[in-house]
Amino acid sequence: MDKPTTGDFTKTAGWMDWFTGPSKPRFTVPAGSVDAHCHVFGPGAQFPFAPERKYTPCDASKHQLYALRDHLGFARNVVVQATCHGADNRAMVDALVNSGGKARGVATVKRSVSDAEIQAMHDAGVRGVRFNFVKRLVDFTPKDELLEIAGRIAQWGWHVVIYFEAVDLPELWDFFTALPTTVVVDHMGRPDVSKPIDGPEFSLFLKFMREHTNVWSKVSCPERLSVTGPKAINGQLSGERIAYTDVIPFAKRVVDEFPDRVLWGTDWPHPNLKDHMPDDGLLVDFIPHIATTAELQEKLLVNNPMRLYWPEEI
Ligand code: 0GY
Repeated sequence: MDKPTTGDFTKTAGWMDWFTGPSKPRFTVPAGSVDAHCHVFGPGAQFPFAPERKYTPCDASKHQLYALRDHLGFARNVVVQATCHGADNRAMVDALVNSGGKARGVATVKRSVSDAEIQAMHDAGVRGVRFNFVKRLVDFTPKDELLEIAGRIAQWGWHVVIYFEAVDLPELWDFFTALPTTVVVDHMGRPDVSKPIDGPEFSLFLKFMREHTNVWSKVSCPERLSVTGPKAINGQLSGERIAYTDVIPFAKRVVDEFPDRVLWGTDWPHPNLKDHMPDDGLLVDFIPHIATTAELQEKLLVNNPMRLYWPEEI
Protein backbone atom coordinates (compact mmCIF):
# COMPACT_ATOMS: atom_id res chain seq x y z
CA MET A 1 0.00 0.00 0.00
CA ASP A 2 1.06 3.66 -0.42
CA LYS A 3 2.75 5.43 2.42
CA PRO A 4 0.52 7.73 4.50
CA THR A 5 0.89 11.46 3.83
CA THR A 6 -0.07 14.48 5.92
CA GLY A 7 -0.88 17.34 3.50
CA ASP A 8 -0.48 20.77 5.10
CA PHE A 9 -1.36 19.55 8.58
CA THR A 10 1.09 18.71 11.33
CA LYS A 11 0.25 15.42 12.98
CA THR A 12 -0.32 15.19 16.70
CA ALA A 13 2.98 14.53 18.46
CA GLY A 14 3.63 10.80 18.71
CA TRP A 15 0.96 9.97 16.12
CA MET A 16 1.21 6.38 14.90
CA ASP A 17 0.53 5.96 11.17
CA TRP A 18 -1.44 2.99 9.90
CA PHE A 19 0.60 -0.06 8.92
CA THR A 20 1.44 -0.24 5.22
CA GLY A 21 2.26 -3.94 5.00
CA PRO A 22 -0.67 -5.89 6.44
CA SER A 23 -0.31 -9.66 6.20
CA LYS A 24 -2.78 -11.84 4.35
CA PRO A 25 -5.21 -13.22 6.90
CA ARG A 26 -5.08 -16.98 7.35
CA PHE A 27 -8.80 -16.95 8.11
CA THR A 28 -10.87 -16.65 4.94
CA VAL A 29 -13.88 -14.46 5.64
CA PRO A 30 -17.24 -15.55 4.17
CA ALA A 31 -18.20 -14.19 0.75
CA GLY A 32 -19.86 -10.79 1.06
CA SER A 33 -18.25 -9.87 4.40
CA VAL A 34 -18.60 -6.32 5.69
CA ASP A 35 -15.93 -4.34 7.57
CA ALA A 36 -18.51 -2.47 9.66
CA HIS A 37 -16.20 -0.02 11.44
CA CYS A 38 -13.51 1.94 9.65
CA HIS A 39 -12.71 5.56 8.88
CA VAL A 40 -11.20 7.85 6.28
CA PHE A 41 -8.96 10.77 7.26
CA GLY A 42 -8.90 13.53 4.66
CA PRO A 43 -6.75 13.61 2.68
CA GLY A 44 -6.29 16.85 4.59
CA ALA A 45 -5.40 18.79 1.44
CA GLN A 46 -8.81 17.92 -0.04
CA PHE A 47 -10.95 17.54 3.06
CA PRO A 48 -9.43 19.67 5.86
CA PHE A 49 -9.60 18.42 9.42
CA ALA A 50 -12.07 20.22 11.68
CA PRO A 51 -10.88 23.20 13.75
CA GLU A 52 -12.41 21.68 16.91
CA ARG A 53 -10.60 18.31 16.49
CA LYS A 54 -8.73 16.76 19.41
CA TYR A 55 -6.06 15.12 17.25
CA THR A 56 -4.52 15.56 13.81
CA PRO A 57 -3.92 12.23 12.06
CA CYS A 58 -2.01 11.20 8.96
CA ASP A 59 -4.12 10.96 5.82
CA ALA A 60 -6.06 7.75 5.25
CA SER A 61 -7.85 7.96 1.91
CA LYS A 62 -10.78 6.07 0.47
CA HIS A 63 -8.45 4.46 -2.09
CA GLN A 64 -6.23 3.16 0.69
CA LEU A 65 -9.25 1.92 2.64
CA TYR A 66 -10.67 0.09 -0.37
CA ALA A 67 -7.26 -1.43 -1.20
CA LEU A 68 -7.19 -2.82 2.34
CA ARG A 69 -10.75 -4.15 1.94
CA ASP A 70 -9.68 -6.10 -1.14
CA HIS A 71 -6.45 -7.31 0.46
CA LEU A 72 -8.30 -8.69 3.50
CA GLY A 73 -11.01 -10.33 1.39
CA PHE A 74 -13.93 -8.13 2.43
CA ALA A 75 -16.68 -7.02 0.06
CA ARG A 76 -18.04 -3.89 1.76
CA ASN A 77 -17.32 -1.20 4.34
CA VAL A 78 -19.19 0.92 6.83
CA VAL A 79 -17.28 4.20 7.06
CA VAL A 80 -17.79 5.90 10.40
CA GLN A 81 -17.27 9.64 10.64
CA ALA A 82 -14.06 10.26 12.59
CA THR A 83 -13.99 12.98 15.24
CA CYS A 84 -11.04 14.71 13.54
CA HIS A 85 -13.55 15.80 10.88
CA GLY A 86 -16.13 17.03 13.42
CA ALA A 87 -19.57 17.36 11.82
CA ASP A 88 -18.09 18.00 8.37
CA ASN A 89 -19.02 14.72 6.70
CA ARG A 90 -17.58 15.48 3.25
CA ALA A 91 -14.65 13.05 3.34
CA MET A 92 -16.84 10.20 4.56
CA VAL A 93 -19.61 10.96 2.03
CA ASP A 94 -17.02 11.21 -0.75
CA ALA A 95 -15.81 7.74 0.20
CA LEU A 96 -19.36 6.38 0.00
CA VAL A 97 -20.24 7.85 -3.37
CA ASN A 98 -16.99 6.56 -4.83
CA SER A 99 -17.43 3.02 -3.55
CA GLY A 100 -19.64 1.66 -6.30
CA GLY A 101 -22.35 0.96 -3.73
CA LYS A 102 -19.97 -1.06 -1.57
CA ALA A 103 -19.90 1.36 1.36
CA ARG A 104 -22.44 2.80 3.74
CA GLY A 105 -21.72 5.47 6.33
CA VAL A 106 -22.35 6.80 9.80
CA ALA A 107 -22.32 10.60 10.14
CA THR A 108 -21.89 13.17 12.88
CA VAL A 109 -24.53 15.89 12.76
CA LYS A 110 -25.51 18.91 14.78
CA ARG A 111 -28.98 20.08 15.71
CA SER A 112 -28.75 22.63 12.87
CA VAL A 113 -28.63 19.92 10.16
CA SER A 114 -31.47 20.43 7.67
CA ASP A 115 -33.82 17.75 6.37
CA ALA A 116 -32.38 18.32 2.90
CA GLU A 117 -28.87 17.64 4.23
CA ILE A 118 -30.04 14.45 5.93
CA GLN A 119 -31.75 13.36 2.71
CA ALA A 120 -28.60 14.08 0.67
CA MET A 121 -26.52 12.00 3.09
CA HIS A 122 -29.12 9.22 2.95
CA ASP A 123 -28.91 9.23 -0.85
CA ALA A 124 -25.13 8.95 -0.57
CA GLY A 125 -25.44 5.89 1.69
CA VAL A 126 -25.44 7.23 5.26
CA ARG A 127 -27.55 5.08 7.56
CA GLY A 128 -26.71 6.31 11.06
CA VAL A 129 -25.32 9.01 13.32
CA ARG A 130 -22.63 8.61 15.95
CA PHE A 131 -22.88 10.00 19.46
CA ASN A 132 -19.48 10.10 21.12
CA PHE A 133 -19.00 10.21 24.89
CA VAL A 134 -15.26 9.59 25.01
CA LYS A 135 -13.99 12.75 26.64
CA ARG A 136 -10.54 12.75 25.02
CA LEU A 137 -12.22 12.79 21.56
CA VAL A 138 -15.04 15.33 21.72
CA ASP A 139 -16.58 18.16 23.70
CA PHE A 140 -19.83 17.32 25.38
CA THR A 141 -23.05 17.72 23.32
CA PRO A 142 -26.15 18.30 25.48
CA LYS A 143 -28.34 15.19 25.71
CA ASP A 144 -31.48 17.07 24.72
CA GLU A 145 -29.78 18.00 21.45
CA LEU A 146 -28.78 14.38 20.86
CA LEU A 147 -32.30 13.12 21.62
CA GLU A 148 -33.71 15.62 19.18
CA ILE A 149 -31.27 14.44 16.50
CA ALA A 150 -32.13 10.78 17.21
CA GLY A 151 -35.85 11.52 16.84
CA ARG A 152 -35.24 13.20 13.49
CA ILE A 153 -32.92 10.65 11.91
CA ALA A 154 -35.26 7.84 13.01
CA GLN A 155 -37.61 9.06 10.28
CA TRP A 156 -35.04 7.98 7.68
CA GLY A 157 -34.72 4.58 9.32
CA TRP A 158 -31.21 5.44 10.56
CA HIS A 159 -29.67 4.13 13.78
CA VAL A 160 -27.46 5.64 16.47
CA VAL A 161 -23.89 4.48 17.09
CA ILE A 162 -22.63 5.19 20.60
CA TYR A 163 -19.03 5.31 21.78
CA PHE A 164 -18.30 5.39 25.50
CA GLU A 165 -16.00 3.95 28.17
CA ALA A 166 -17.28 1.11 30.38
CA VAL A 167 -17.05 3.19 33.58
CA ASP A 168 -19.49 5.73 32.11
CA LEU A 169 -22.29 3.27 31.29
CA PRO A 170 -24.19 3.70 34.61
CA GLU A 171 -24.40 7.45 34.14
CA LEU A 172 -25.40 7.15 30.46
CA TRP A 173 -27.86 4.26 30.94
CA ASP A 174 -31.05 6.36 31.07
CA PHE A 175 -30.07 8.34 28.01
CA PHE A 176 -29.11 5.27 25.97
CA THR A 177 -32.26 3.38 26.88
CA ALA A 178 -34.41 6.35 25.85
CA LEU A 179 -33.07 6.34 22.26
CA PRO A 180 -35.87 5.52 19.80
CA THR A 181 -33.73 3.73 17.20
CA THR A 182 -31.50 0.71 16.88
CA VAL A 183 -28.42 1.52 18.98
CA VAL A 184 -25.00 0.16 18.02
CA VAL A 185 -22.26 0.18 20.66
CA ASP A 186 -18.69 0.69 19.52
CA HIS A 187 -16.10 -1.81 20.74
CA MET A 188 -18.32 -3.49 23.36
CA GLY A 189 -18.42 -0.28 25.38
CA ARG A 190 -14.64 -0.49 25.86
CA PRO A 191 -14.44 -3.02 28.70
CA ASP A 192 -11.39 -3.06 30.94
CA VAL A 193 -10.32 -6.62 30.07
CA SER A 194 -7.98 -6.77 33.05
CA LYS A 195 -11.11 -6.92 35.20
CA PRO A 196 -13.07 -10.18 35.57
CA ILE A 197 -15.47 -10.95 32.76
CA ASP A 198 -18.16 -11.75 35.35
CA GLY A 199 -17.46 -8.59 37.34
CA PRO A 200 -19.94 -5.72 37.70
CA GLU A 201 -18.71 -3.65 34.76
CA PHE A 202 -19.02 -6.18 31.94
CA SER A 203 -22.10 -7.74 33.56
CA LEU A 204 -23.79 -4.34 33.31
CA PHE A 205 -22.94 -4.17 29.62
CA LEU A 206 -24.40 -7.64 29.01
CA LYS A 207 -27.51 -6.65 30.97
CA PHE A 208 -27.79 -3.53 28.78
CA MET A 209 -27.88 -5.73 25.68
CA ARG A 210 -30.05 -8.41 27.27
CA GLU A 211 -32.75 -6.01 28.47
CA HIS A 212 -32.76 -3.85 25.34
CA THR A 213 -33.18 -5.82 22.16
CA ASN A 214 -32.60 -2.71 20.02
CA VAL A 215 -28.97 -2.63 21.24
CA TRP A 216 -26.24 -4.14 19.05
CA SER A 217 -22.49 -4.26 19.62
CA LYS A 218 -19.37 -4.13 17.53
CA VAL A 219 -17.01 -6.81 18.81
CA SER A 220 -14.10 -4.85 17.42
CA CYS A 221 -10.85 -3.25 18.55
CA PRO A 222 -9.01 -5.98 20.45
CA GLU A 223 -5.89 -3.91 19.69
CA ARG A 224 -7.32 -1.03 21.76
CA LEU A 225 -8.63 -3.14 24.62
CA SER A 226 -5.87 -5.71 25.03
CA VAL A 227 -3.33 -5.61 27.82
CA THR A 228 -1.51 -8.74 26.63
CA GLY A 229 -1.07 -7.24 23.14
CA PRO A 230 -0.54 -8.43 19.60
CA LYS A 231 2.10 -11.11 20.01
CA ALA A 232 0.62 -13.95 17.95
CA ILE A 233 0.91 -17.52 19.05
CA ASN A 234 0.09 -20.48 16.85
CA GLY A 235 -3.08 -22.30 17.79
CA GLN A 236 -3.92 -25.97 17.62
CA LEU A 237 -5.26 -25.85 14.08
CA SER A 238 -2.68 -25.66 11.34
CA GLY A 239 -1.88 -22.11 10.25
CA GLU A 240 -4.05 -20.51 12.94
CA ARG A 241 -2.79 -17.31 14.67
CA ILE A 242 -4.04 -16.12 18.05
CA ALA A 243 -3.33 -12.60 19.33
CA TYR A 244 -5.00 -10.23 21.79
CA THR A 245 -5.93 -13.31 23.79
CA ASP A 246 -7.23 -11.41 26.83
CA VAL A 247 -10.00 -9.82 24.72
CA ILE A 248 -11.22 -13.13 23.28
CA PRO A 249 -13.47 -14.21 26.20
CA PHE A 250 -15.23 -10.83 26.26
CA ALA A 251 -15.95 -10.69 22.55
CA LYS A 252 -16.84 -14.38 22.39
CA ARG A 253 -19.34 -13.95 25.22
CA VAL A 254 -21.11 -11.17 23.30
CA VAL A 255 -21.16 -13.12 20.03
CA ASP A 256 -22.42 -16.29 21.74
CA GLU A 257 -25.20 -14.53 23.63
CA PHE A 258 -26.30 -12.04 20.96
CA PRO A 259 -25.37 -13.64 17.61
CA ASP A 260 -27.94 -11.61 15.68
CA ARG A 261 -26.86 -8.24 17.07
CA VAL A 262 -23.11 -8.16 16.56
CA LEU A 263 -20.90 -6.50 13.96
CA TRP A 264 -17.17 -6.57 13.34
CA GLY A 265 -14.80 -3.97 11.92
CA THR A 266 -11.09 -3.34 11.49
CA ASP A 267 -11.20 0.21 12.88
CA TRP A 268 -8.63 1.09 10.18
CA PRO A 269 -6.71 3.49 10.24
CA HIS A 270 -6.68 2.96 14.01
CA PRO A 271 -6.64 6.50 15.42
CA ASN A 272 -4.86 7.38 18.64
CA LEU A 273 -3.09 4.12 19.32
CA LYS A 274 -0.10 4.65 21.54
CA ASP A 275 1.86 1.42 21.86
CA HIS A 276 1.56 -0.49 18.60
CA MET A 277 -0.10 -0.31 15.20
CA PRO A 278 -1.94 -3.54 14.41
CA ASP A 279 -1.40 -5.75 11.40
CA ASP A 280 -4.92 -5.78 9.92
CA GLY A 281 -4.39 -9.35 8.70
CA LEU A 282 -3.82 -10.43 12.27
CA LEU A 283 -7.00 -8.60 13.33
CA VAL A 284 -8.97 -10.67 10.80
CA ASP A 285 -7.43 -13.80 12.29
CA PHE A 286 -9.00 -12.79 15.62
CA ILE A 287 -12.48 -13.41 14.18
CA PRO A 288 -12.66 -17.24 14.32
CA HIS A 289 -11.67 -17.12 18.00
CA ILE A 290 -14.71 -15.02 18.89
CA ALA A 291 -17.18 -16.35 16.31
CA THR A 292 -16.31 -20.00 16.51
CA THR A 293 -18.64 -21.60 13.97
CA ALA A 294 -19.30 -20.94 10.29
CA GLU A 295 -22.86 -19.95 11.20
CA LEU A 296 -21.72 -17.36 13.76
CA GLN A 297 -19.14 -15.99 11.32
CA GLU A 298 -21.78 -15.62 8.62
CA LYS A 299 -24.05 -13.70 10.99
CA LEU A 300 -21.27 -11.46 12.31
CA LEU A 301 -19.72 -10.59 8.97
CA VAL A 302 -22.54 -10.86 6.45
CA ASN A 303 -26.14 -11.28 7.66
CA ASN A 304 -26.13 -8.74 10.49
CA PRO A 305 -24.39 -5.87 8.69
CA MET A 306 -26.46 -6.52 5.57
CA ARG A 307 -29.69 -6.30 7.64
CA LEU A 308 -28.59 -2.99 9.13
CA TYR A 309 -26.94 -1.30 6.16
CA TRP A 310 -28.19 -2.94 2.95
CA PRO A 311 -31.61 -4.38 3.88
CA GLU A 312 -32.88 -3.78 0.37
CA GLU A 313 -30.32 -6.26 -0.98
CA ILE A 314 -31.37 -9.26 1.11
C1 0GY B 1 -12.34 4.48 16.88
C2 0GY B 1 -11.73 4.92 18.12
C3 0GY B 1 -11.20 6.14 18.40
C4 0GY B 1 -11.37 7.33 17.64
C5 0GY B 1 -12.46 7.68 16.93
O1 0GY B 1 -13.69 9.11 15.61
C6 0GY B 1 -12.65 8.97 16.24
O2 0GY B 1 -11.79 9.84 16.35
O3 0GY B 1 -13.46 6.86 16.79
C7 0GY B 1 -10.40 6.25 19.63
O4 0GY B 1 -9.51 7.13 19.69
O5 0GY B 1 -10.62 5.46 20.57
O6 0GY B 1 -13.34 3.79 16.91
O7 0GY B 1 -11.82 4.82 15.82
